[in-house]
Amino acid sequence: MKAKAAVLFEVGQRLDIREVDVQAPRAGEVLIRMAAGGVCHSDLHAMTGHLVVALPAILGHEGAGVVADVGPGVTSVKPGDHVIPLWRLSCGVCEYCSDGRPALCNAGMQVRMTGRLPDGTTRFSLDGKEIKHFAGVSTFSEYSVVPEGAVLKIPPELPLDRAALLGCAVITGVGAVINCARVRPGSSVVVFGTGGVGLNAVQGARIAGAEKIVAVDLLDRKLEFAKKFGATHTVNAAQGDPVAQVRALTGGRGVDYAFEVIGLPKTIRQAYDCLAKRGMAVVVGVTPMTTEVAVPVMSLVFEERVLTGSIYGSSRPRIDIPKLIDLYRAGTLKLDELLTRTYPFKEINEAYAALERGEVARSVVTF
Ligand code: CND
Ligand code: ZN
Repeated sequence: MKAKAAVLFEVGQRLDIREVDVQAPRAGEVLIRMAAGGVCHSDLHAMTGHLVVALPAILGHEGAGVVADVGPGVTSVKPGDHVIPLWRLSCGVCEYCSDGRPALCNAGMQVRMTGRLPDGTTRFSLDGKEIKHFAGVSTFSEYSVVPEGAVLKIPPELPLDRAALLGCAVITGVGAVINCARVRPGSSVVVFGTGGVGLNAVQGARIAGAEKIVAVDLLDRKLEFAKKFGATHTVNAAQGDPVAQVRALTGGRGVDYAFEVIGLPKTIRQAYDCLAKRGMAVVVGVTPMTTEVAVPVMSLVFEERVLTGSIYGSSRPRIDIPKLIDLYRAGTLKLDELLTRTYPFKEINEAYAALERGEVARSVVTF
């Protein structure tokens, strides 16, 4: 079948909407008719080359849609089901999957690095040449073939444009706070970068019962969003050293948890420098592959500080996404407020330009 899809042919280029060929799903695979695709900074990192991706590829890793067809042997979903594709495939049987760490699955990493499905082939092509699957899900396509292990059924009444956001921004941000850092009630938190993912770290901290939640960004517009998501204090890093300002807000002590949700060495170090003794800094932002960050070892030893990272919210999506849906239904998780703009698919490059200009909390393209 044919489908319109946003292809990245080379680093440095914008997305090119082309009519690609999509093969039928094979055994254990699911064909999804995409309804909405989320506009995440990680795709932009792929376009700029910060994130190394096998090309040409159909980008997009956040999305939601409806099952159009299933290959032989698929049992967990059927045509008509509403689903979220999970951008880190998990095999279910390896050491990491068995340990409740599906985001660290080697099979998922293999798909991510090669841009091919687990059998080593692709279901997309253009003029007979293979087009790669980004993160195994390629949500910027009208139709995408995804392994069953990366498809999660969701309730049909959930609006698909909001459901899409659960697949990356929400699970990554909330998960970093709840699964990775395990933020405790009454604690203090700083979040560097309050874009689509960072706002979810802010609301994750609110849901976890943090008492002080400081949002740091360069744009006042983003800080206003952050207040709606639960920030108790805001710091505009364009107006002076953010570390000094965060420390001042905690009476000089520093915070219990810091989240870096930008992907810059400078802000990773700033997040670390905001920590109190025994504090934990979690890097969520994606940097170029070879980036290194130095921290004073003395503070690791004498202050028992922790510096770590979180991929995919350190989550177990099949357990965590249904919980997030319950929190949305209860009015606790803000999804409607997160979706600040919707673009028709053909305007996808404009959606990325608006992300770069920092205009939106999160946007989606709809098909
Ligand atoms: P988005 O562009 O929406 O947000 C980034 C925010 O950072 C914006 O509000 C900027 O204004 C702000 N910012 C930029 N520079 C600074 C600075 N020096 N100081 C303070 N604030 C600044 O991006 P997003 O929320 O979609 O993604 C954020 C990062 O998270 C990005 O690197 C993305 O690739 C990464 C990510 C990681 C994971 C994961 O699993 N770890 C999953 N998805 C995305
Ligand atoms: Zn993402």
